[in-house]
Amino acid sequence: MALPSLVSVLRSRGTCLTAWIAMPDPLVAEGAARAGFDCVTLDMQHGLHDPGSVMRGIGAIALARVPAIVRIPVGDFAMASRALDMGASAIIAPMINSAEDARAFAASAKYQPLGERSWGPVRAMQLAGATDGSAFLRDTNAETLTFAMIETRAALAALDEILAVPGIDAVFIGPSDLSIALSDGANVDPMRADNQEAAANILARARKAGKLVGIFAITGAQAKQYRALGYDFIALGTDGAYFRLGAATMLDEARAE
Ligand code: 3PY
Ligand code: MG
Repeated sequence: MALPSLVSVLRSRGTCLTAWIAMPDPLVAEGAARAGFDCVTLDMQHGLHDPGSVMRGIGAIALARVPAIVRIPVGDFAMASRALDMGASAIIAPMINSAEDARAFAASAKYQPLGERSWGPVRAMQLAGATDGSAFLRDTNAETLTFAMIETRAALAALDEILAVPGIDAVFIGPSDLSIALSDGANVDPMRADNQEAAANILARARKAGKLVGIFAITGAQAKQYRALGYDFIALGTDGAYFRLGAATMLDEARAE
């Protein structure tokens, strides 16, 4: 049975809640995949993942039959191609600040005619149970999603041009960095009113351009708000928080008088 892609999960469920995994052991990624998330994201920007742990993590996530997504390091578009070759279903690229950044990202993630991705998806085809290269080539541009992160003033200024780049399927709002940018470095507060207004503006403009929209939520309550606002793809917390909150809940229970 073929692995579900993020596109197919979005089509069937409307919204996807993704786990966000910084710890590089594949057992952590697999544990998140089996815990009920719609998909699992491996973070190479701020998380501890490297290409080896991404390769092993994607295989472990596949055991639970959910899509794997990779956030690449800033500007490392070669890694976008590699992560897709390893079987990632979508790529999140941080700090996309111009149409030029967006074009470089799309070029690395999409085959011709949308981009310049080089052929070699051996592991991706193996995980997908695919044997016909031409069929895989035909379907892959539509089945693998590119999320351009919008999290700076420059990105806000260039948003419409970024949205117009062929091969960019979606934007993903980084509300922490955006809040730092909008306060000129004064604080980091994703839920600040001006930041939420900016996020709503990005959501509306991306919708108008016919693109999918994602955002990062630190708590379940924030994710619920974002679901109500109609975001397609919501990252919920991090593996560190799942561990900490689970342990705190169990310890509180155990120590209750
Ligand atoms: C941000 O909020 O800046 C992010 O990059 C979320 O991961
Ligand atoms: Mg960020």
